[in-house]
Amino acid sequence: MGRWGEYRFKFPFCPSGTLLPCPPAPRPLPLLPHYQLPITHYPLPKLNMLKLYGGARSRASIVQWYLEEIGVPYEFVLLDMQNGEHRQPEFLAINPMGKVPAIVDGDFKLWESGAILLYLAQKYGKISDSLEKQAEIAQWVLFGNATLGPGIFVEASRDRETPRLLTPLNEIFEQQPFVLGEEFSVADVAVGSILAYIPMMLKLDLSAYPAVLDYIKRMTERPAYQKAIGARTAA
Ligand SMILES: N[C@@H](CCC(=O)N[C@@H](CS)C(=O)NCC(=O)O)C(=O)O
Repeated sequence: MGRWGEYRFKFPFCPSGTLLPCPPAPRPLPLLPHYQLPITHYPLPKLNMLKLYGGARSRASIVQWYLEEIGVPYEFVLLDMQNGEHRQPEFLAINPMGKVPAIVDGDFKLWESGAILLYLAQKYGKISDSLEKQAEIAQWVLFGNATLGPGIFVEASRDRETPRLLTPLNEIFEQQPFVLGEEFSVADVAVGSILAYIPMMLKLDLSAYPAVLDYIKRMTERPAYQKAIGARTAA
């Protein structure tokens, strides 16, 4: 083995394998085991990254939409729900109810999509200091989860609840572009995700609620929505 050959053998990080010092390696690198990559290309440890647990088509995408909106890095932990991974002890230690979404943020575990949305909004400063404003946001997040969702998706109540809920929502969206007024907020994720599920999952005629239809279009065109839910819908 010649002089450089020995050197390469001792320093296998040199991607070109010809001259030392190594020229900067282009990104992305060829598929190599991580221990053969130069240190600058080692995968970053994800130890402290917020983990979002969800299924392939689950309410975890609501939380994912919001994480994309606020630009918080996260790792999506995809559970194989078909095979009951959400009912295994590892996940039950995070959510004893065995339901997704759930998050682990450092040592902190949290489940229920609405609670997670509110936690993220509080943590990343997307909620005003005013108690009344905070309560108003909680009102809309709870409304999305506890009133709008069941009202429309529970078949037994759908015929009665759809006009009762969509008529006032239509009036609100005739006046303003977002749930709370002129600015997008976590309340739009909670309410908008449920409204956007209607054309996706039900064959309801929403033509009597044109402002709601416009609102759904505005929400589903947002890049963060597209990234979290849109791509999945198209799949
Ligand atoms: N209200 C809860 C609902 C959670 C829920 O029912 N999640 C479904 C997936 S979308 C689930 O985990 N189902 C699994 C099961 O019930 O076994 C939330 O919004 O987080």
